[in-house]
Amino acid sequence: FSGAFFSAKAQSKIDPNTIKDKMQWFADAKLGIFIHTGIYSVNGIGESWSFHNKEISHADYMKQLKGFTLKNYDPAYWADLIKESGARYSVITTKHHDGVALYDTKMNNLSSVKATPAKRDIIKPFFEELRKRDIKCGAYFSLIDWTHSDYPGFLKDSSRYEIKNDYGRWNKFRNFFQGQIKEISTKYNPDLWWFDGDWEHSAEEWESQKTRQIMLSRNPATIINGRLQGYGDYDTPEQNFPVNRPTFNWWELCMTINDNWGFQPNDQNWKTPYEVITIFVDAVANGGNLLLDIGPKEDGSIPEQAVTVLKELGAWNKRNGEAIFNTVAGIDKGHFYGPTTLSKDSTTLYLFVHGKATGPLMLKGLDNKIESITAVGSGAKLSHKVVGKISWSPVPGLVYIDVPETALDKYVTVL
Ligand code: FHN
Repeated sequence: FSGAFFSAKAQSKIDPNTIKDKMQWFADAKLGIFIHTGIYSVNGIGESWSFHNKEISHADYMKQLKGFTLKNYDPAYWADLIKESGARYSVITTKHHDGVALYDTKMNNLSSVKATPAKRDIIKPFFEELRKRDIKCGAYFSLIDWTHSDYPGFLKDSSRYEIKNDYGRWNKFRNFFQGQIKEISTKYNPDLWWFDGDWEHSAEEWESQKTRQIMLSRNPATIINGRLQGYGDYDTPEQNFPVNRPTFNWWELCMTINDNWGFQPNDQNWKTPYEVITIFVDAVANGGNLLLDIGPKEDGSIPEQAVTVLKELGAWNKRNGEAIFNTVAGIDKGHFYGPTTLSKDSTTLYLFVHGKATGPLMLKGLDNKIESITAVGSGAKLSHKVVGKISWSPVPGLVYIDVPETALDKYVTVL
């Protein structure tokens, strides 16, 4: 993963020192599971970008409403699988750019309850099952609504307008989306809000500050991602990995498990469990979280490739969770090669060794303030007293741990 760390956008106006306490659960959680469910999973014609980019007509895209059945939707199974993965939170689409709500909105009739054969609210039962398993609940909400007739969007058809030419119409839309945020807050009380689509308008046009207050006035403890134009609590770079480690200690890499966010029959490039675990470790070693996306099918079933990844991730977390959850970023790559995490009291350094130890291992590139070293791999643990100054590792990307020869094959193996 390379590329710009944070997309060029309004820096948050929220002082991190004022939200440290309520962000702590998020900083400790490390792993979230993202769920994109919606009518885009019906015909495999792509997400709402397909009509936005005029690859198909909006009318043809919306025909998918009739194919969204959720006939095999099992929120308890979804929650069990998320629990098994080791995730501590889950974020689900309440409304994507197409404007179709996946909950029982009273603001219009465009929802899975009133406009699809599913005739059901996805969010309520899912949040209930997550909370039974002590998993935090996140609500993804698209500020963009490319279907709503009062949204000025990119669809330059006759019904569209420019905000500056019709503030009355924009106000109507703003009252609409803020009304949906109020009802989601009141009905489902999300622990976390995951906004998307803020890039189309300014903080002033979105009334980001007022929108933030709508949520905080109903639940001061809720946290908000950085896509509420200037009024979010943490940043969530997409698919990209930090080029430089952030100086603050809560951020999140949101990432697809294949080429798409929502299910498509032709989904390609499924990430293997090893690839996901490696990316997950690197995110955590840099003080961040991984929000791994899965896209259920229109009937509510989960593709078997996603099930396999979540189960393998969970098995790995069972063996190595001590080095992941409730830790803080390890030694910065600039000082030390290889991903590491630190226990909160900084007395234990966890090393993640990728690949087979190829010879005597020596810990290099570390000053002697760390009292003990724990090499984590295949579930084994090794505490190694660090004594004296150690020179730098000569080989970028390799971790060297000075352990008795006999310990090599037992303690330090493939991640
Ligand atoms: O178009 C969406 C996409 O479906 C997905 O929700 C991602 C998540 O970060 N956000 C937009 C693309 O940037």
